[in-house]
Amino acid sequence: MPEQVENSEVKSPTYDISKFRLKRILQNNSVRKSIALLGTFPDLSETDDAIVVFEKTAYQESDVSTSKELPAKPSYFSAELKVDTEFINNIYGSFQVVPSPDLCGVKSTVIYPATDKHVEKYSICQKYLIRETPDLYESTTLPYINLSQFSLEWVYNILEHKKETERIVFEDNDPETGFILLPDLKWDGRNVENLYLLGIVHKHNIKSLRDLNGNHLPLLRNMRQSAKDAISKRYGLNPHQLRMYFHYQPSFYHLHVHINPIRNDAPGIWCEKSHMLDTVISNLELLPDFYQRATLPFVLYEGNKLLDLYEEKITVRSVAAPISDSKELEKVPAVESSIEGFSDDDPGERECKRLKLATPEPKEAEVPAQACA
Ligand code: G7M
Repeated sequence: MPEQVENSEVKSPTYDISKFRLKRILQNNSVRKSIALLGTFPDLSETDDAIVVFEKTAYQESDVSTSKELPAKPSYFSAELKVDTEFINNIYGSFQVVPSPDLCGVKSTVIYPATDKHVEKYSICQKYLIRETPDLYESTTLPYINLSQFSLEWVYNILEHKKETERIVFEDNDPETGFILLPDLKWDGRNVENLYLLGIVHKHNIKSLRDLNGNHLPLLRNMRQSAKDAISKRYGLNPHQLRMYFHYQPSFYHLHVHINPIRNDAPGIWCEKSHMLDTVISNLELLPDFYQRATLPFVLYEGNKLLDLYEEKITVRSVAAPISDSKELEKVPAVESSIEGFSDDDPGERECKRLKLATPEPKEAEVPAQACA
């Protein structure tokens, strides 16, 4: 196990990112400009796995300021800019430029020690859409999440003010309708353009959307209003420009809402994963037990044991070959290309993985595989 340090709050492992040793690349996402790596910190342990994710940070408008009046913030347009000219052809120029080191920050996330489930989540894989009826939830999903879910310790650390306390943007500590609003792990906190906050409810035992009913309306309405007020006060953002939503399935089964600006394509906003808070409130106003009665779609990815459990009940991975291509229907492996990227999240765009298809033509095909989570 990793070395632990004592601080005023809770023990956390210490590691030096520069001493990371790479075992393999789990995912390289050229659109998000992020890379997820599996390896170790040999100084701490040869056997405990670590995941390191690097993501190039988005531009801030001040990065390109040319104003002399602005307070001294680093800008691309300064004497520090190193310029290497590739070519200038007529009216077109192409250059490689290296700005001041202050503008070259890379957001890094480390998970250490990482479990197999984390490795699964950050790896590239095939995805399948499941239509989860209330019966399938009770018989298959619920027993699985009760047995094998990610630890919620980081959530309780936040709710109990043991970690990330200084990052809290707003708190309402009512045990029934209260919540904590703070930056998501994925947000670098620099750039309001790609602001990403989480609202984590104080009330325990609401695992996900599935558990919500009409009694939770005061909680949901309070989160919607108070979070919008707090965000416009702190960040000056128009409440009508915010997207508030739940993931289904979430990675962490303690209710939390994701909040980001609608003009920013945050990871994990895709329709197969996200449920707008406004829609959830409206559904519960119409039908207080909506989420106990609804069939809810969600995505499962190759390598997740829940997929194997579903495969025992319903056909997920197999698909019938087109009738025109075969005399009789035969079962061939399914090919699916859903769009999603990192965790919880993510437009994992077009990373390719070769899979063999049992279809007659073509015998082999390149299938776009997507990042998990
Ligand atoms: O998919 P799900 O709805 O469960 O998303 C959970 C969210 O929690 C993701 O957007 C993560 O980036 C975020 N998150 C995960 N961890 C472990 C932390 C953490 O330790 N602190 C904060 N602030 N956010 C986290």
